[in-house]
Amino acid sequence: MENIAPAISAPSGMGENKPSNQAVLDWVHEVESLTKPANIFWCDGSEAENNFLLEEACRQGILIKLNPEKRPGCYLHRSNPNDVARVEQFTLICTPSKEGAGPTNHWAEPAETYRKLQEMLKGAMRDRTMFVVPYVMGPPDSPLAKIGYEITDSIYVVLSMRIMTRMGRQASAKLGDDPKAEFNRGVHSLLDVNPERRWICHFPQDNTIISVGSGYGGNVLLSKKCLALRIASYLANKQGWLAEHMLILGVESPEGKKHYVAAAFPSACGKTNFAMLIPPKHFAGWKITTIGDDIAWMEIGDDGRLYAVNPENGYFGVVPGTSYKSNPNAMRSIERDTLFTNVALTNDGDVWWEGKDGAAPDAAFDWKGNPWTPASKEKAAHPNSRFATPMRNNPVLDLEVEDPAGVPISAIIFGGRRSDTMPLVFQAHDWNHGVYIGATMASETTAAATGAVGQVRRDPMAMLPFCGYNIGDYFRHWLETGKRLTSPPLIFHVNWFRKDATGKFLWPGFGDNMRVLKWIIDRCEGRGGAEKSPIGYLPRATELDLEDLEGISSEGLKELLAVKPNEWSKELAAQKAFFQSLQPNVPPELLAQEEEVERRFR
Ligand code: OXD
Ligand code: MN
Repeated sequence: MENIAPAISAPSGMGENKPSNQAVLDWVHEVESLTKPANIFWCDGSEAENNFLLEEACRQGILIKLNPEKRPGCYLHRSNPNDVARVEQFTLICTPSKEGAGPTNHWAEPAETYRKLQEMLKGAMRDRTMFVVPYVMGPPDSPLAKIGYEITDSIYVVLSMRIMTRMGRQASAKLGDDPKAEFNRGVHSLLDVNPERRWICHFPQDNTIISVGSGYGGNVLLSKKCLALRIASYLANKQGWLAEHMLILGVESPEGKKHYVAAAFPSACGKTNFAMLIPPKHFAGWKITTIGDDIAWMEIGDDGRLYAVNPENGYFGVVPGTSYKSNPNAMRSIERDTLFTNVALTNDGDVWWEGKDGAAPDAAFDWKGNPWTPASKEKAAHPNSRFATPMRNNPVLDLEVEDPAGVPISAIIFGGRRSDTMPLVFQAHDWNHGVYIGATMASETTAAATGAVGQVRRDPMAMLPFCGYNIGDYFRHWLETGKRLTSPPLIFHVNWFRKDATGKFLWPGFGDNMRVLKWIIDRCEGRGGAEKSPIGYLPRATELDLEDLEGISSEGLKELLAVKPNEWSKELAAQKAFFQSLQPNVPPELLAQEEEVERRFR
């Protein structure tokens, strides 16, 4: 078998950051005995180490260095074409009982799964280097911060983890010497990148993740979906906090009044764009700042409010469609020090993707490395091509991003990609109604996971692929959290994606989403008007600030805000069927909410 990750030999003094914690050393030794690597590289997260590994990755053809004049510090990685997205069907939650994983997860018996994985990992790192990557998730002094170690045979993973997490010496220092101190054990091996031997396995009760057979970010950057969502949601349920698939943004008025908002949209539905939004001209003086673009860890503060931190240190965003028009702050973020995966390479050593500003290049290499021209049938960039960029590149990074206490959340927004049914925005009557709205939320599937694209599926709180335990218990945990919040955030639902009869989007989205956000903030301040509808409070057209908004007729606006009984009778039937598919796990409070909505439509 071809060795796709040949061992590297580090100069002396490098790769020697061995931690002192005996529990880490024992576990690494165990994995070494099983996988039989040629050598071990103990990462320290330093600049020198990063430079060495970047050079090594280029030498091995794992990365292509981009033109430093055009994209300083940037590299392109091409993944195996069979390995371009998360694989939900091969993602397992291995709790002791099937019930623990619940009806929405693929479950496997832990002992048996460990055995199968051990079989696959036997000698898997022969002639490869085993990297040991220590990292911290969350502002290091936050009570929510978590330490993880990822063992991997992929340099690309190491380089990406350095962008996406607080990686290196500080993690081992924070863990200290206590062999009982808690840390996440993550083992990753590319094996032979074979879809038939690809498994992303979680053992929440052991704080352990084992991922084999993939090199795609969402499957292998174990800090992200695996630890910060699946394992963290399990821990959060036990420990009384929330781990959510949410962006966190700050919104400051011209008078200097600031709110923070968290929003759960499914993968590739615009979280990064919303988190970095630039308000339209009419909103001069309003500022949006980013705390996080994908994951929020939240706990209740002494004042009874919900406080959020971003566990990550970088952004792993979808590239196609990103432009100076749609998201100037993301474009500025990826001008330097960025790892691109599966975008096109231009002849002058820059990158290109569908939806980038300006004309397509006359010729380029597509994401597979094949010659490409605008006449080619294939896309130049894969629809799920990605950037990994440090959050500090973001020109609108919020100053409180390192605050160990987190930022207070005024509003929670749920949202999906829906061509019909869902109005532009509505507000829940109260916390339990909001939990119901989140629990029944749905969205059209995207290229972020393998499988059909564009099909409406229920994706509760955007956590369907990421909840590490029984979804019924997860709903219950949300309901219990509401009881403990004396000043809960208000809850909203948005839909930027409603279409007219000709299939055209009704709402311009992007910066103009500020208009919806402004109404949400007004509601938080007890100001904005609304009318009661069977599904919640909706703004009247006059209650949204639409000044200077072009290209939207009063008919279009009516359609955007419409709650159509014929669409809602289908929607309620689908919501009911979804809850039925989860039974007997659905909390009675949510079934009562369902009945209430039905009653309000009668
Ligand atoms: C992501 C995802 O990569 O949700 O953030 O798939
Ligand atoms: Mn995500």
